[in-house]
Amino acid sequence: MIKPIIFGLLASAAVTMSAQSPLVLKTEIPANPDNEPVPVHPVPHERQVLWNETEFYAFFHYGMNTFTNMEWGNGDEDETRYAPKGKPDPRQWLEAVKAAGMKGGIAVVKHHDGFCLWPTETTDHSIANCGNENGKVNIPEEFANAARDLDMKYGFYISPWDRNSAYYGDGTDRYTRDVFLRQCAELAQYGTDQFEMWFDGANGGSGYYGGANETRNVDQDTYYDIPNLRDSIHTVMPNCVMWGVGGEARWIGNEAGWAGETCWSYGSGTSGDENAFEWKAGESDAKGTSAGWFWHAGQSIHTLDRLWQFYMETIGRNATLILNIPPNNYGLIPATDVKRLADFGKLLEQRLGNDLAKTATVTASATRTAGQNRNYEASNLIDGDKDTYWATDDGVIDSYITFMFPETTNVHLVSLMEYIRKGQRVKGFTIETTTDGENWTPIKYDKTTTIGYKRIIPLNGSTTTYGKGYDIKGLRIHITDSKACPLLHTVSIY
Ligand code: FUL
Repeated sequence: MIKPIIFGLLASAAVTMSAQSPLVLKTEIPANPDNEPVPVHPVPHERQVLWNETEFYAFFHYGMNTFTNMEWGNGDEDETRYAPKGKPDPRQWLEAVKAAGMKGGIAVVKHHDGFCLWPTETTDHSIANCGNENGKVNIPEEFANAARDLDMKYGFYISPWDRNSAYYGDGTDRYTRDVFLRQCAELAQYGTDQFEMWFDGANGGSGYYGGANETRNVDQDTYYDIPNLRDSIHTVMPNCVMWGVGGEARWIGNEAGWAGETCWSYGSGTSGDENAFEWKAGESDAKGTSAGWFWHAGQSIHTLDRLWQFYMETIGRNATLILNIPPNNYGLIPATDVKRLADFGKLLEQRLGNDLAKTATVTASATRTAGQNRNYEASNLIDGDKDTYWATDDGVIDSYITFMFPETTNVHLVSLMEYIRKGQRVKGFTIETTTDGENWTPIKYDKTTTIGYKRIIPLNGSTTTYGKGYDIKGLRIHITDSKACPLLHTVSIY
């Protein structure tokens, strides 16, 4: 079991070590028997690659607000108001979103009101003092166990801003040290295999603060002791990405479920910045229902068309999608939402479940010279192995990848994935199709700039209308601009 104190101790060890090791510049050129391309920086850490692969996961906003009909509780809510009408069942939440094709979920276990959904030692404002027996369910513990059981990824949202705590923003480090960092450590006791910790940016303002009822503001950059938190989290949870405060993945810049058509995995906002130097891929947080982040009576889940649009405008544009599906006052995902989620899963399966590229013959106009144990053939694009990739020789950018079908085939979408371990490179490409095998016509959509981890191009240019598709004999991708030789590991056609 991890003792909460570990977070503080680990941080001081890290400081001592770095003071003893002077910076040494490497001058040797490493051997390269496989003729692998050099990386284009910035490159992601391995945990960021694994995080990206989660692609589509749920947000579960549930807690005191579910029972007070609030979005931002003040922090003075009596603990007994948390009284679920049924036994909250995190496994039911995860099963519902798994049916929609999601690979994981983040449970809000403390929102800005400070009420903790586990029996914490840091405050009395928790389920330990809730209003009924149902409320005693330890949400993070059950959530983590269910995720492991269902083979899904999981993580927690722990609001750094705490409108209940008397210590928050009181001019000392007591809140950060004795409340916030300890809460993060307590949560690590439910599993060190968390894939993401969600640290919200909402930060300071009016609140209860132990009865002071005043406005308190903090400096987000220094108040939460992020270097300590980051080191400590990575020591006990090496694959956990710190979202938001913590800076390993970025907010996509809106809560409306869309990313820029050009989208770099570094920089900020909807499009990122081609010249930024720190890997920070985009995550898009969107409400899956018509009301707020928390459940409110009378709300409804979005239509399948709207959910498809979210998917195409986020996952299809090099961002991940964290879609909020709020449990109700019984601690369950309502039946209508469960049904809609299952239908969405079927729709995704129908539209993205059968990769037609695997039926095609694929060739490239240029292929990188093979090394001893690695080749860069175009066939790597359809071998189902994300660790093999197609590449060109250094300096060769203008290139074509061509897919020819054995017979005329109806297609709607093309999905492209760069081998991001060596950096995001492609800056421009076009897609052309042929109906006779000789004459090529560009598709209608021309905002084909970046690719990144994944880009899905609708051949009709529309993220809202799926359409009838196109009957074609072949399809080719023309890479027109790239930071260095392009590397793609998978191209799929649907
Ligand atoms: C925001 C919060 O203030 C909202 O209540 C919600 O949790 C959302 C996901 O992040 O910043």
